[in-house]
Amino acid sequence: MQKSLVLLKPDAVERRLIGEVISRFERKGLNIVAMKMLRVTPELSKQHYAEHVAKPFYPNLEEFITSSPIVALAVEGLDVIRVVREMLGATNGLKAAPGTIRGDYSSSRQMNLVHASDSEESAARELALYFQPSEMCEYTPTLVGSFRASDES
Ligand code: 3AN
Repeated sequence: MQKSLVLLKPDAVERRLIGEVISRFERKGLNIVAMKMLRVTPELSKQHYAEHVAKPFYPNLEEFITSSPIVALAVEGLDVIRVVREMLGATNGLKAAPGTIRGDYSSSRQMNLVHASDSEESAARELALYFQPSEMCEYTPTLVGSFRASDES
């Protein structure tokens, strides 16, 4: 089982799309194993976007991600890092395919509603930024047998 960090960014909160987006992950059969609402500080933004801090667009990115609360989720499932990235669609909402979350709800590169980890390394790093290990509520849903066969692992 893999875990991925998902952030519902300030635009998702402002636009009242929290429930809409979370319900997509639930309907897919993924396990939400941690969730919290928080305000991203400039310090956390710099840690989260470490690969972008030196880029010219970073100041706008920090201003945006700190502008309103966000919701952070830890989502668990088979191959969940790839699955969630594909559910999000391309970074730019204008280019994201219809049927993806960004393709259906975003018309922007910056206000693209959702972040998700893009590799096992970034998932481990990002999950540790937002959650303590003790905050993970791992469980086996009673309906697991309706979501996949016992030999799919
Ligand atoms: P993703 O969230 O799809 O992994 P990243 O990590 O490449 O996308 O980018 C994170 C955020 O940085 C994007 N949501 C966008 O706001 C901003 N960003 C990325 N590339 C650019 C760019 N070339 N110009 C402006 N902003 C950008």
